[in-house]
Amino acid sequence: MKRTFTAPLYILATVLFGLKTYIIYRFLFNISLDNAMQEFILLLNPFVSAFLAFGLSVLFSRKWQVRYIRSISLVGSVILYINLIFYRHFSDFLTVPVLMQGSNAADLGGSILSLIYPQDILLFLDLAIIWFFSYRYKDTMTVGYLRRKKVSTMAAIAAVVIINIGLAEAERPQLFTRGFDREYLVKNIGLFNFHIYDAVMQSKTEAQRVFADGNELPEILSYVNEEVETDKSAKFGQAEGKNIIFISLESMQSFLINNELNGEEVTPFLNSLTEDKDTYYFENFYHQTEQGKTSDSEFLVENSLYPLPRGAVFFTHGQNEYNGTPEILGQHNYTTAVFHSNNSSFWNRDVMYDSLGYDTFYDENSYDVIPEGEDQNTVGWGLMDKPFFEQSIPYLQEMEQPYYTKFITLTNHHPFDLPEEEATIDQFDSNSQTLNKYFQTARYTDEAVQQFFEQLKESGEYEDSIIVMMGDHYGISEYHNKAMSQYLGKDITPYQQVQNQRVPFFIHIPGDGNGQVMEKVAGQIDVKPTILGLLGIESEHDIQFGNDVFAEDRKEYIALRNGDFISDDYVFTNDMCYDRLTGEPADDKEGEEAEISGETGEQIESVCEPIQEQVTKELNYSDRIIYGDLLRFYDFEEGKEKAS
Ligand code: GP9
Ligand code: MN
Repeated sequence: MKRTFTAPLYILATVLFGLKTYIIYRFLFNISLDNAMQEFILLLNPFVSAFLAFGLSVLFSRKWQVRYIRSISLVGSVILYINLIFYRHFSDFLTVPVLMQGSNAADLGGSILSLIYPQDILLFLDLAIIWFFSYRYKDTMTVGYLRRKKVSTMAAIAAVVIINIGLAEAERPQLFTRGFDREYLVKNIGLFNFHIYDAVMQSKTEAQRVFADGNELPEILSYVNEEVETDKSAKFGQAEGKNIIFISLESMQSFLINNELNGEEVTPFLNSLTEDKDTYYFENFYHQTEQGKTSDSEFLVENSLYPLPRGAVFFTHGQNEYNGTPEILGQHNYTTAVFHSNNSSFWNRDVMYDSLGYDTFYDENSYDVIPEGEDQNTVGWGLMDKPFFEQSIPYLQEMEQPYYTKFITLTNHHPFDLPEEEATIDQFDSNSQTLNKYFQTARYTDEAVQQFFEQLKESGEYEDSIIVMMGDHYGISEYHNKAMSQYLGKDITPYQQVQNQRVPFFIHIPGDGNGQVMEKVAGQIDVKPTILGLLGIESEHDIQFGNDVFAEDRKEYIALRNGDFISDDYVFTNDMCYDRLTGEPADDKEGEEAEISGETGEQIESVCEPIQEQVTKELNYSDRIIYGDLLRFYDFEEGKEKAS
C-alpha cells in the first residue's frame, strides 16, 4: 500500500527550513551569545521567519501553494548560502549596497572558491526533502483552506512575529533605531527579516539626498569647530612643498609588527623602521572601516569623514561633493595620482577618484601584467607587489613635483596565496589555512616595501618626499579567532578583538631625526589633517572629524564604525567598558557609590557613557553629510553655507 502524508506541506517546510537556518546561525556563523535569552531568541527566530514565509501559502489555491513553497524554499536556501560564503570571508552579512557591487564579487575569483566546501551540499538537504514531498504527496499535504483557517493562520503568524520582536527589543533596546550592528539584528530578528529591514533602510537613505538642504550645516559646523578643531601642531609646515608617497598596506595588522614566527621576525623591514630616527610609528592606530574594506580606508584617509555603516560609500555616494586631500593639494599646485594594478572600476574607484580630485589613476592597464607562463608576475588578485612597485617608479619619475601619490598593494590579500619560490618564512601551523598563509604574504609585502624604499633612493625620488604607510583593515577576521588565540598566546576576548583592529601607521620623514614609537591612540580619520598639517596647509574651513596626530589638544577617542571606541583610558565594545591598558572591566563598581553626572544630574551607568554619546553624535553627523550630500551646500573658501 502506498504511504500517504497528511501533515500540511507548509508545516513540514517551516520545520525543516527553520531547523536548517538555526544550524547555520548557531554553528556556521560566529554569532556571540551572551546569555540564555539570546540563545532562546536565536533558536526562535529561524522558525518564526520560516513560519512567516511558508504560512502565507494558506492564502493560495492548492496548485499555487505547492509552487509558492518550492520557490520560497529555493530562494531562501540560496540567500542563506550566499550569506554564508560572504560571512566566511568578511564575518559579516550582506546588505543591499554590497549586493549592488556584484562586479566586485565576480573579481573575488579564487577567493570565493576557497570559501566553498564540498560538505556544504548538506545545507540543501531540506530543500531536497521539501521538493520531494511536494511532488510525491502534494495531493494529501495541501488543502484549499477555509476563510476561518486562513484568518487563524495569519493571526498565529502575527502573534509569533510580535513575540519575537518583543523579546528582541527587551533584550536589545532600540534595536531598530540604533541598528548599526548587523550581528545584533541577525541574532534577534533573523537573516531574512534583516534583509527586509536593510532594504527599507536603503530606500530611506535614497530619499535623504532628495530632501536634504543646507539647513543642517550650521549645527554640524559648530560641532566640528568646538569638538574637533585643534591648534596647529609643532610640526605644522615642517614638510612644506614636499612630495607625499602614501602606501596602503593590504590587510596588514599591527600584531605582526615586532612579532615573530618560529623565532623569526615576520616583517623585518617595517620593524626596523620602528627604530628609525626619521620614522614615527603609531602602535595604537586603528582602522575604522566597514563593508567597503580598502575603499573605506581610502575614504577615511582622503576625507577625514567616516565611511557608512552599510555598503561601501565609494559605491553608494561616489558622485557626492567632497573636499578630499587630492583636490585641496591640487589647488596648491600638487600633481596627484593613484597607483593600483586592478580594474579601474573595482570599488567604483574610477568614479570616486574623479570626485576626490585625482589627476591620474594608473590602473592595471598601466602595468605589464603576465598572468601565466615562465615570467608570470601575478598571484591571486593580480600583479604582485614587487613588480608593482618596480614598474611604478618610471611613472613617478615622470610626474611633475610636488606630487601627492597613493600606492595600493595587493599581494597580502585573502586567501593569502604565494608562489612557493617567493616564500621566505614558514607557514604557521593552526586550524586556519588563512592565518597560516598570512605570515608569508605579509613578509612578501614587507620585502616589497623595502625594495621600493631602495628604488626611491636610487631614482632620486626619496630625498624630497615623505613616505606615509598604513594598514588598510584587518586581514584575519573573527572567524579565525581560535588560530589567532593560538598565535598570540591569549584569549580573544571582546576587548582583545578591538585591540586586534590596530593596523600599522608610519610617517617617514627623511632627515627628521626625531622619529619615535608613538603610543597615543589614533586612527585613519586622522590621516588627512596630519598630512595637510605637515605640508603647512590651513584646514580651518574643512569639515572633518579627525585631528593632526601631532597636535597637543586632540580629541581623546577613536570611533569605530560600529559605535565601539577606544579612548585614552577605555576600550568600549559589546556594551562593555574596559580599561584600555589592562583590559579589565572599567565599571566594576560593586559597593561604590554610583557617579552622578555634573551636567544632567542623572546617574552615570558607565565611565564610558559620555564618550559613547559623543561617538554616536559624531558618526551621525558624518552620515548626514554623506546621505544628504551636504558638502554641495558648503563654501570651503568662506567656511560657511553657500548663499543660495
Ligand atoms: C582591490 C583591493 C582589495 O582593488 O583594493 O580590496 P579589498 O577586498 O581589500 O577591499
Ligand atoms: Mn584591502
